Amino acid sequence: MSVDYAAQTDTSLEVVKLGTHIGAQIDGVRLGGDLSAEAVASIRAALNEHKVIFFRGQQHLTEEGQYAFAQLLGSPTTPHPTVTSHGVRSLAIDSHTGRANSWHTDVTFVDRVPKASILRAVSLPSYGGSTTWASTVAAYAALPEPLKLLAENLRARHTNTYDYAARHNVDPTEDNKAYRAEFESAYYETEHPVVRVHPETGERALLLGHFVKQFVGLGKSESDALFRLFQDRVTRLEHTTRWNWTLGDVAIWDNRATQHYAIDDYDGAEHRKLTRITLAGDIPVGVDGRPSTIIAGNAEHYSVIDRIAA
Ligand SMILES: O=C(O)CCC(=O)C(=O)O
Ligand SMILES: [Fe+2]
Repeated sequence: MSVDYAAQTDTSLEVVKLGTHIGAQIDGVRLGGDLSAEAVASIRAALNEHKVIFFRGQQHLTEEGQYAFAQLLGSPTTPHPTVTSHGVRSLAIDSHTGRANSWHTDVTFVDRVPKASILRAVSLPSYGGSTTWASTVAAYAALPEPLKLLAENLRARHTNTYDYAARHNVDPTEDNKAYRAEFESAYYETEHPVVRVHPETGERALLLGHFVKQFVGLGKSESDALFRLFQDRVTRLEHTTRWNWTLGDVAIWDNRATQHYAIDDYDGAEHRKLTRITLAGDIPVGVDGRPSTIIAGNAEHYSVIDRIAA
């Protein structure tokens, strides 16, 4: 969709910053498909600046409303490259099938990494179940010069068959196994630069997370050690913000500038469900101008390539 950069912002929206590097709560707006161009421009600007933004009190939103709102911010993808959502247009983030308690950027195993995700709380446990986001821009910016140079010269292979068991200490349920099988039903692998240049802000961001299999040209053990080093930079608490959900909340994150982690600290018997819509993004480009390349899999059915910023 085309973008009206000239649109004035809506001054009735109140943006309350939550931390130096990441996070803002936005008040004074009722999300939906009928937002003014000014309100949409304000939301875009806030997302670029704060990386993840939160809206309380959006109980009126249905899945249709969430989708209509998403269309104002970009081109919604299909729910997922491999997980079929049985006719609905959003991806169910459902505690019955899995818990995303591992740091990641969404869908980095394809070339056209989505630019943003919009998540709406539908059912929540009585305690726990918050989500944490980290700024991969702040992580890059805080690197000492030699590590910046190292990261800028690295590329990494991302796949949808990452080592899930190594990062989880509990035995999977039958539902977990079925979800996992669907998740891996087609193989995807993409090579991305470890530092990508954000197409809108020009900021440099680390592009890593749990879909990374290995750095190109390195052996497995050295690759793992370097991955740990850079991931630890991303997840430094100073680079993060944490959101305690209430029903009707909506979070939107810039998937080109963040990683996130859903905290699994609620009882197994409790149901937690959110619905997610991702927006099409472009092909990441490294500091040297080299784009990401497909190693395996075709993601055309999942998403268009959104070459137009925002
Ligand atoms: O469960 C959550 O809070 C987030 C899950 C997740 O990784 C996602 O929605 O992309
Ligand atoms: Fe995610």
